[in-house]
Amino acid sequence: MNGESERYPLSAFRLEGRPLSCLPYGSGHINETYLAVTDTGRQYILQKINSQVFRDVPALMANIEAVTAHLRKSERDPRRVLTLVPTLEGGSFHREGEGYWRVYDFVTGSLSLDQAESAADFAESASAFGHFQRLLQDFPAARLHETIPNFHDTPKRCLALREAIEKDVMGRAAGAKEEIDFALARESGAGELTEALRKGELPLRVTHNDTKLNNVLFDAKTRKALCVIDLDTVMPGLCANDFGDSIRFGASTAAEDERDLDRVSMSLDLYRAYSEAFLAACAGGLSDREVSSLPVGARMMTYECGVRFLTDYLSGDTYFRIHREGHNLDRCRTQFKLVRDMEEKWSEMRL
Ligand code: ADP
Ligand code: GN1
Ligand code: MG
Repeated sequence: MNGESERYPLSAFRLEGRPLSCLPYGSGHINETYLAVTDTGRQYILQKINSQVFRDVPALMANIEAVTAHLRKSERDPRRVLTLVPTLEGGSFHREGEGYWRVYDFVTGSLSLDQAESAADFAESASAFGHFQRLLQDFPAARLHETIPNFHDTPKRCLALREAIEKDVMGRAAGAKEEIDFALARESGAGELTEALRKGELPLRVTHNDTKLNNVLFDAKTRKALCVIDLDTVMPGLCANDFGDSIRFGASTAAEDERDLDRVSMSLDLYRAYSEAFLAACAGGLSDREVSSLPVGARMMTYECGVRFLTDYLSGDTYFRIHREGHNLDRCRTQFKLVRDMEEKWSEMRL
């Protein structure tokens, strides 16, 4: 195999054929992902799970086993649910020192999108996430481990930002004054959804919590959504956050790390296409209060993600993988530009 077989523990898994190649794949910010191909032509996704981010990998993998088994009860087509490839011992992951690895069947003939190329693509992803949400409505939430505690607790994310500003370990705070001011000016509203949950106005559901467009696989030929992937953060959460994170990423007119902010806005056309398809796929399963919380989720997830990028920039880029100097600050700026745009378009976003 391309001279590096020892780097990748593919031989620990029950693959069909002998690995011929194993190359970096996709554009996720957290795990290391590779596409492996064997001499029989079979394709696999090999991932090194980020164990700095996910502190209890056995618990995370138990979640994924349980969730995929649950989804498989309702889906006959194997391309519609992620399939883990077992290790030689029959486990769902392989540990090598501090490294944790897993393998999925590659969903054949699929692609993922880093930006919506049309409203139809985006609506397809909405149907996939809405359907996913619906299929998990009867999943026993108590069986799920919380893989990242307080993941979408926006007020806590603000506190982490404050701490990063105070420590300023990289000496970057002075150069990010505008972004820091933007974040802190909105901190008092950061608890809108967490408060509604605490008061019982919004229900806790089993949600995906990382509903970026590139976490849905499309059929490369038909452009129909096939499969929701990246199940590491499936945990009890708010429907508004799943809706919101999709809008944050997919309704933007530019990439998450676009440097030219004039190109960044929230497309109301994409927003409407997503909302309509998402609500249709949830098939009346949401309360009126939940439906009206969806736009808040869009604003909140975008704000929260900007806060997280900014915190990571100030802390020395230890969480999100970066590919250039200032990458996390660029990402933060697109998010805050989108928040501002949503604030301006607020009356048109209401559902
Ligand atoms: P991360 O947590 O780092 O975002 P993902 O699980 O989302 O990792 O995987 C990264 C990318 O790899 C996805 O966006 C997708 O393009 C591709 N991918 C992941 N799993 C599969 C799969 N089973 N079949 C095909 N492509 C996949
Ligand atoms: C990360 O893993 P990936 O790239 O799909 C992050 C999300 C952020 C997103 C921003 C576990 O998603 O929460 O919204 O980057 N995932 C985790 O692009 O932190
Ligand atoms: Mg991903």
